[in-house]
Amino acid sequence: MVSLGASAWAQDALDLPMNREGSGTAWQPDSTPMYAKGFSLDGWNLMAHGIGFGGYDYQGSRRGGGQVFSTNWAMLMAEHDFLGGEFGGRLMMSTEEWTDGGRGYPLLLQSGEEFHGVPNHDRQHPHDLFMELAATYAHPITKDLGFELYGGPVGEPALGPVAAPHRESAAADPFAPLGHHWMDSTHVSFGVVTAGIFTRDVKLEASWFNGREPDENRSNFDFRRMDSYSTRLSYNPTRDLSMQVSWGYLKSPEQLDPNISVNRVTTQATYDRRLASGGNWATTTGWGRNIDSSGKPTDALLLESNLDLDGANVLFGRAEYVRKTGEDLDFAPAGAVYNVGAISLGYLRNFDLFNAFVLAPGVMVTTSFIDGRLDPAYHSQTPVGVAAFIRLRPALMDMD
Ligand SMILES: [Cu+2]
Repeated sequence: MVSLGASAWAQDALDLPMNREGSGTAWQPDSTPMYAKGFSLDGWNLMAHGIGFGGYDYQGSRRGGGQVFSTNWAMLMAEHDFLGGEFGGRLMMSTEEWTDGGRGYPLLLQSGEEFHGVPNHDRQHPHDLFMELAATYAHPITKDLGFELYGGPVGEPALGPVAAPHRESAAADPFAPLGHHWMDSTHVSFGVVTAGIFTRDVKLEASWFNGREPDENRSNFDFRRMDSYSTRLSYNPTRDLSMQVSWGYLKSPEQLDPNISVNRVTTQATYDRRLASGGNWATTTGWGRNIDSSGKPTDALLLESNLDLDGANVLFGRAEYVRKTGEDLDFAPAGAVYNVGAISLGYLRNFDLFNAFVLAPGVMVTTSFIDGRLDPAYHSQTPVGVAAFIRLRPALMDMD
């Protein structure tokens, strides 16, 4: 078994750098650092990566709460040359159902999915045990054009930015964005097929998938008709910049509201820059809009940044503004739309562990901004929450 640097992972089709691969088939900037361990074995390139957070989460206000949490995912990728192209397989798993509980961890103003027949609110639901079980195949058509197929029983359709758990700009923040269900919540979909064509800097994709959100049993496969679709245009004009615009039709995403379907539009730009100090600066800005079939459009705006000053000291933050409905927040009248937001700021310190892992204690303080009309439920318009945690992930893959 031979240990590999990142350059050995260049995609055969058009020689695109491995670092460009975000989650699912989403692109990120080529300069994005990769925290992983690579091996080669019998013509297969294998790579293991993941992130695990563990700590204590305290969310202020009457609807907040505190608990010990662990958000995490681990992933194994395997790639092999096949018929002049490149075949890949992926398995990604998470223990959040057990480490955060069935309703997930406290996250003020969060919404999406359900537990025991009630919409989940002010908590982030856990990810499923199987977050991805999928295969990819990429093949050049000409010198400057390639095609890509992706699909599997669990995967991410071509909709939205690189999913939050995989974004370098969110890598120090253990929690999901409040706009997750406006931008990237489809990253765990049970049944996905995607086809795309790409040049060295543009990719156009279409997906056909099951748009129903996973149910509260997180360890099974929630198959259903594949009756949702999406399309995404991605553009990487330079090594440091990646952008996308995407649209999706989600048929009956919510089990509790099966007659409602959603059109989702998202756009995002991610800027990544390696710093001479050995650090890296990754920033993502995004917008998502859900237009449900009852005609109510709601929007989410996101700005997040991860400034690794020198490979050891990391400053990070996220600012969000989201318009959520009474249904989302379980607050009457259900049809009303409320302004909510949050600003999180944090610091994290990396420590090398046997040259193979990076162990990083961190702390994050979040101020939420709550529409005054929601005061009867929250008893505060600017509650403050704190999370103290440790993050573990593989060491930076050396770039040769
Ligand atoms: Cu998620």
